[in-house]
Formats: sequence, structure tokens, C-alpha cells
Amino acid sequence: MTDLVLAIRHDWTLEQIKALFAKPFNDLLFQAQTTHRQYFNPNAVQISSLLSIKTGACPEDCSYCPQSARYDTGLERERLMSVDKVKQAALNAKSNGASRFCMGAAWRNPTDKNLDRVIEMISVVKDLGMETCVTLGMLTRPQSKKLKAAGLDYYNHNLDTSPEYYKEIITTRTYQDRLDTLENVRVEGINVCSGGIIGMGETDLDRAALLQQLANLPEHPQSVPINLLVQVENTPLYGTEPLDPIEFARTIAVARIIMPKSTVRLSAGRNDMSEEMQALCFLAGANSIFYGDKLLTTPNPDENEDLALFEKLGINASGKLRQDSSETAAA
Ligand code: SAM
Ligand code: DTB
Ligand code: SF4
Repeated sequence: MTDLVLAIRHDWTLEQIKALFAKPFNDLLFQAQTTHRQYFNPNAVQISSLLSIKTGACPEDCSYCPQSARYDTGLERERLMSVDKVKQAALNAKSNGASRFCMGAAWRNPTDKNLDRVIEMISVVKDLGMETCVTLGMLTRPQSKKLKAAGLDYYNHNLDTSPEYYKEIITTRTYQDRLDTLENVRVEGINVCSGGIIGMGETDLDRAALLQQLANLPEHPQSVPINLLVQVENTPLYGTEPLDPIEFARTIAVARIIMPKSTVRLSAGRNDMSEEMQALCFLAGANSIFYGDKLLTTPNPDENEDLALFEKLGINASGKLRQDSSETAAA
């Protein structure tokens, strides 16, 4: 092992993470790319497609979110989608090349009745040979057990920001509620997808503290989405000073270094990023994206644009993702 190689650790101090952020950019990117190559194929990116299965009218007050009932964002509310419609969307995503299908619902938490409908959706999507991910809000241990039994591959639940900044962003559920959900999912053996949103007006220290929380969980989340705030008119965070793109790339690089075996997703916000910026994020160790022209409710780059970028960069979206197993990006 060279001195650049970091072991899997769960005892990161804030000082150590701040020191990574403070490195000269070239040194940081070199360390991130070196770490990345230890565990991953440097030219492979995993692609997931998103579908909003229940849209808007959410009782929570997340100040970034267009789906909260508290903000008049003009979003059309939709009831829980039919299983047939979900199947059509998943088939479409599969034919466009996505390997994982992620279904999101604007709920504080699912009722048991709703969970049964989602379980039917999971089963239909699995039958198409795709990996499944759902994000439904807070989850109890028995609900996690049911999802595991249904064969769910990933549960997405973000910490969103640092424990300190959190209360400025959401008041209707606590940071501890989020940690509890992650624990319920982890102990039932479902892969955890958890990350955050940056560009919400947080400080450098908040970004470091968010990554510290994620890296010091009992297991690193298998997937770490780093979202750049998508600013939606009439949400409280609309008009926030945009984040410096170099700071965004630094956040990806530090996530890659301190969670070396996790897939790091260059998540929401790509519609506002240049090709150069996205290329920099892949160099910093991002190896997953949301693919398809819509996230949950906001635009994402068109598939053709992403395929053209992959072509330019020599990125393979269906090749072997990891160095140490036969797992493919399209597994
Ligand atoms: N309602 C569930 C919950 O919040 O747990 C699941 C769906 S929610 C839309 C999933 C995640 O999307 C949020 O935790 C947040 O991190 C992300 N998100 C929502 N609005 C966003 C925005 N405007 N920009 C970036 N990420 C956003
Ligand atoms: C995640 O970290 N980002 C995705 C997914 N998990 C569910 C959601 C992004 C949502 C962006 C705003 C919207 O489209 O509504
Ligand atoms: Fe609701 Fe999730 Fe949006 Fe928060 S992020 S308002 S919980 S849909």
C-alpha cells in the first residue's frame, strides 16, 4: 500500500476531513482518483433512472423541495401510480440502458397499505431484471423487513446536510429520525443509499460535517448521492447564492476518499453543470448518475446528451464497475 491509500475507516474526525478539503486541488483530485482506482474501474459509471410514483402534497417542510405542500411551486399533485404505469416506465428506462430503477414518493413515511402497493412495484421491476431502489421517507424496522423480503436492493434516505445546519432546512423531522431510518434499513440487510444536498447556503464546515456523518455510520452507505441543490421557484431556498463548482468537485473528491468502496453518485443538479464540470466530478471519483430527462419533478439532461458525453470521455455505462468482483454496472 502506498501512503496515498486509505483504509476503510469509521472514525474520521472533523479536523481530518477539513484537512482533505483544504488540500491543493490537484493533490486532492490525485488522491481521490488514486483511491478510486483501488476499488473501481475508472472508466465505468453506473446509471439509475428515477420515477416519482407519488408526487407533491407532502406534509414535510424541507425547504429545498418542490413537493412540499407548504410551498406553491405549481406542481401538479398525483396519487400513487398504478403498477402498470410503473412497469411501462421501468421498461422504457431499461431499453434506454438504465441498470437500476429508483422509485420516489412524496411521503413523510409510507402507510402499511401504501407499502404493499410499492412491494408490488418492486416485484414487477425486479422481474424485468433491473435493480430496485425506493425512497419513501421514514421507515420502521418491520417495514424494512417487508421490503427486504420483497427483494428490494437499495433504500434511499438522505441525511441532507450537517446536524448543525439541518434545523435551518427542515423542522418537521429530526436528524435522529433520519439516522434511525438508516439503521432500520441497514440491520435488515438492504443496501443503504444516503447522501445529501449541497449548495443550500451551508458553510464549508457543514459540508465536512455531512461527509463525516456518512463515513462514520456503522457501515458506509453502499451508495452516496451528492446532490447539487436544484433551485425551484417559491421554495424557501430559491435564490440561494450558487455554490462554486470547484467546491462541489472537492466535496465529491472527499466523499470518494473517505468512503472508498461506496458508489458516489453525481446526483441532482447536472442540468446546471457544464460537460467540463461533470468530467471533473468523474475524475474526482463520482461513478454513478441519474439517467433520463427527468429527476423526480425537475429536469435532468437528455439521454442523448449523456451518451455523447460518455462517448467523449470513453466512459462505459455497462462495463464492470468494481475492480474486485465480476459485478457489472448493469448487474
Ligand atoms: N419524501 C421522501 C424523503 O424525503 O425521504 C423521499 C423523496 S425526497 C424527494 C428524496 C430526496 O431528494 C431528498 O431527501 C433530497 O435529498 C432530494 N431532493 C429533493 N428536492 C431536491 C432539490 N430541489 N435539489 C436537490 N435534491 C433534492
Ligand atoms: C437523491 O439523492 N436525489 C434524488 C433521489 N435521491 C430520490 C432526488 C432528486 C430530486 C431533485 C428534485 C426533483 O426532481 O424533484
Ligand atoms: Fe416531502 Fe421528501 Fe420533499 Fe421533504 S424531500 S418535502 S419529505 S417529498
